[in-house]
Amino acid sequence: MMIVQYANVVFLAILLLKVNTAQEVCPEGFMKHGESCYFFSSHLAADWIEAGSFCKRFNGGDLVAIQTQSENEFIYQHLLSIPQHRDNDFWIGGTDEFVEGHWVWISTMQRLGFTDWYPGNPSDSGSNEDCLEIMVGLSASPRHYWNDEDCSKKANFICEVPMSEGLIVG
Ligand SMILES: [Ca+2]
Ligand SMILES: [Ca+2]
Ligand SMILES: [Ca+2]
Repeated sequence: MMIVQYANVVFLAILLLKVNTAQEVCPEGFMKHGESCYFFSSHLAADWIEAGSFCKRFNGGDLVAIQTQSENEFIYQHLLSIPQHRDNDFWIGGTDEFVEGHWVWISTMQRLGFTDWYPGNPSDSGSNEDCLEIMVGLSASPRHYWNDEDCSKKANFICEVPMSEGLIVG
């Protein structure tokens, strides 16, 4: 009986170790924040749909959904810390393609809660701005903000992948 219990404890310990190891790993080249891993493209410009397809190559991955001030701040700080990312535009996972003016995160289809729109946006300029981008610039004021943009524009992009599932497939 004692041996069986001991074996169970060892089995549980190994299981926990495996779970912990899996949760702590982000795919190579990704940044960790909270429970997610983030990829920032720097030389891989894509339209909004192509960018989402790239992110989906990672289990549970999609264009980033920025749900909190803390997540927003993490992303801006990272973008500002890398010279080639400054004065650049990055697709993120918001869209009002389904219903004009009704902004959702594509990964969850939930309405945007936290937002950081540039004054006067979303503007839906030319009745053709249904995808969400982050703009970062040292000279701009504010230095960073969200803007709705034409989904066919080629831009860099940011993926978010849950940490425990952050392994590449296919
Ligand atoms: Ca998120
Ligand atoms: Ca729109
Ligand atoms: Ca706009």
